Amino acid sequence: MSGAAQAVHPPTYDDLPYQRFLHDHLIPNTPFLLSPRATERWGARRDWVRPHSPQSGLLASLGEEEMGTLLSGLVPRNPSSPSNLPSSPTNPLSPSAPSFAAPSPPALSLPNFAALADYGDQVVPVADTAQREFSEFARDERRLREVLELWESGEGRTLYVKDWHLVAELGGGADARGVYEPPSCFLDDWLSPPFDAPTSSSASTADFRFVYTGPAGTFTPLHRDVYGSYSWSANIVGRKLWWLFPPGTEPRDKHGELLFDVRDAKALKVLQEEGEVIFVPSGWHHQVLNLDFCISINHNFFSSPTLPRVYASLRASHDRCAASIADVLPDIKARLGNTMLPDGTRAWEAEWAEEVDGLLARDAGWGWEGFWMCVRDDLVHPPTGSDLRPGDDEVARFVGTVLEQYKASAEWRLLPAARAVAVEVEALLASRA
Ligand SMILES: O=C(O)CCC(=O)C(=O)O
Ligand SMILES: [Fe+2]
Repeated sequence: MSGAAQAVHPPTYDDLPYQRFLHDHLIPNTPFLLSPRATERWGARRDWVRPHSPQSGLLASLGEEEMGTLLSGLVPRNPSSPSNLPSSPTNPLSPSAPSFAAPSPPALSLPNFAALADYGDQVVPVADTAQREFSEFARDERRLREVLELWESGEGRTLYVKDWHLVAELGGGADARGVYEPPSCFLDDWLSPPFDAPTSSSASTADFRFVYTGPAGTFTPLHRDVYGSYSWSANIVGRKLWWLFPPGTEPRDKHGELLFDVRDAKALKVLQEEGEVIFVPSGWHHQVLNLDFCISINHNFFSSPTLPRVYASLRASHDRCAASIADVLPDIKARLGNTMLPDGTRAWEAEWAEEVDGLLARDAGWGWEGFWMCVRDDLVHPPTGSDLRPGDDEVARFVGTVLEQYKASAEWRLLPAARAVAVEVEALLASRA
């Protein structure tokens, strides 16, 4: 990792007004934490937690020695002001810098399996963190009850319930809101459509609101989040250790492949305490280790300031899709020759663009039409009130940037259905100017 500024501990806020969130973190794309005050009123923090008792067996934290090794090189937090901006530009990776000294307190609590058993019938994805499969772990799906029973009998210590769509399973209504409500600065979410969206026709209909739970030692390997999205993640029970890498600094092997496990690499390491919420910026690679038995809630999301990054991520996926089917291009050209379409485009170009866009939609979950539908729907029905999103001028600037890029691309010309939606977006911007 390079640069002293990146090695300063992210600030922790008791309270983060939206404008400060927008200008100090969302737009600069930098991490921060919210203190446990952000989650203290959540039903999950009340119901899923058992008070601390002597730990044993499966529910123990990692051992003291292992913890000591893991926590070495942890960047110190600024202890004098909880709602601070980093005041010291020290680089903890340089030999003269102070190393982390204060040992972390023991886990504050244990999971309340009886409360989770209310959801025992739900089928959840389960990763086995002892079985690597390419860049992920082997996964299957089981009823949550089955996994809880294993844990209660001291088994299943490598099993990690990941990407459990609890809120979607609960239908997103009052029951879901009783479990938790996202901190207000994260409500301008263009990724997961609201459950009560009036006319959501967005192609991004997948849900990106998750619960993660697993014993100490289970972990998520190095990755960055889908579509160039941000994530926020709240610890309901237990503590997590995060390895964070600003874009371009993630460790790779000599073939350029991402490392799977970076716990020995130099990184911005952050110990996230119980109750805290961490914000992971767009495009930052991260690895996450559960130091205790953990339950966490996390959402991927993006909003207008992220659109240029989301656009770039979709463009990169598009180019990968095109490269993967490049062998069919000569056949299309040979079959359609010099045929022209009534609108003056070459038939082979139009067919090729449709092929690639179709593959993109299947592969990435949305193509260009879906992208523009998402933008249009969120302009027409903003997910939040005007105090919790950028001003209309700022939104228009972010959208305008990607619109200009798209209009300069071949797809603008070659994909009429996507163009029709992008034109609607252009008209919306013009009507507001
Ligand atoms: O908590 C974990 O294991 C992974 C969380 C994560 O990758 C995220 O919140 O983006
Ligand atoms: Fe992630």
